[in-house]
Formats: sequence, C-alpha cells, structure tokens
Amino acid sequence: MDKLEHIGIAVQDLEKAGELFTRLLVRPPYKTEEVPGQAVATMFFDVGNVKIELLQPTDPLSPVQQFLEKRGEGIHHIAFSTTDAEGEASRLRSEGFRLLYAKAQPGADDKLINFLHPKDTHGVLVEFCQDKPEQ
Ligand code: CMX
Repeated sequence: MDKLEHIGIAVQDLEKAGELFTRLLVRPPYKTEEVPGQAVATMFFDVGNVKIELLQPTDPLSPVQQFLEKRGEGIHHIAFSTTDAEGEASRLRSEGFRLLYAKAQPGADDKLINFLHPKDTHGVLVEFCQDKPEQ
C-alpha cells in the first residue's frame, strides 16, 4: 500500500454533489466517468496528492445503491495505491483478509481495483488500486 490514493463518497445525485464539491474545493472535477462493471457514475477532484471520488449508483443492484439505502450518503471507501495489485492480494490473503475479487477488476480513472471486506477492517471498505498497464 503505497499511499492514500482517493476517498470515495456515495451520493444520490452526482451533478448536485459535483456542484457542491466544486464550490467547496474551489476547482472543477478533472474527470467524470461511468464504470459499468461497478454500476456507478463517478466524478473525481484532485486535492493535492489525494483525490475525492463521488459515486452515484447507475443500477438498483449497484453496491453503492445498497450502501445508500442502508447507510445514506457519506464516505463509502478509502483507496490505497499499489504498483502490484496481485502481489498485494497474495500478501493480504496470507494475512487472513477476505478479498472481494479473485483478481483485480477494471475500475474508474484507469485503475485495476480490489477490495477488502469491511467486516475485516473495522467497518471501513478498503480498496487497493493499481494503474492499468499501458496497452
Ligand atoms: N463501508 C462499510 N461497511 C459496509 C459498506 C461500506 N462501503 N458496504 C456494506 N457494508 C457493511 C454493511 O452495512 C453490513 O454491515 P452490517 O451487517 O453490520 O449491517 C455488511 O457490510 C454487509 O456485508 P455483506 O452482507 O457481506 O455485503 P453487502 O451485500 O452489504 O456488500 C460489499 C458489501 C462491501 C461486499 C459490497 O458493497 C461490495 O462488493 N463492494 C465492492 C464494490 C464496490 O463497492 N464498488 C463501488 C465502488 C467502485 C469504485 O470505486 O469505482
């Protein structure tokens, strides 16, 4: 886990939340992107060395929709960057953590992503992400 890469925040309305964060942070988002595999629409703000990712569900079965129904809007996950997602996955498995995916999946912002179950990490959904290798 090299550094805190981003903080994910679940929101009901990406456009409205985006306007608020634009005023809050005094800068526009640098990217908006749909990630069909995760059933989310995302918007990213660069805040120094860490990013804020706003997440709106695009499907009733989206994990973010389930989160909103159960817990309401708020911090959904924290994500650490790594240069070796599969190596990190092996290390974490051997430490007894439950990984949500057998192999890192395509995520937003040109990343491969995997997660640890929040029940193993004191109620915090932890993501680790690696830059997608150049094609
Ligand atoms: N943070 C903390 N706790 C969470 C959570 C979250 N984001 N999401 C669910 N939980 C809690 C639930 O509240 C529940 O706790 P209680 O039993 O105390 O009520 C528990 O975890 C549920 O665990 P579960 O039944 O095993 O799983 P769920 O069906 O609720 O799914 C999770 C939870 C994490 C496995 C699912 O949301 C998931 O697969 N997430 C990974 C994918 C994802 O979140 N994608 C969206 C982001 C993509 C991106 O960043 O681009």
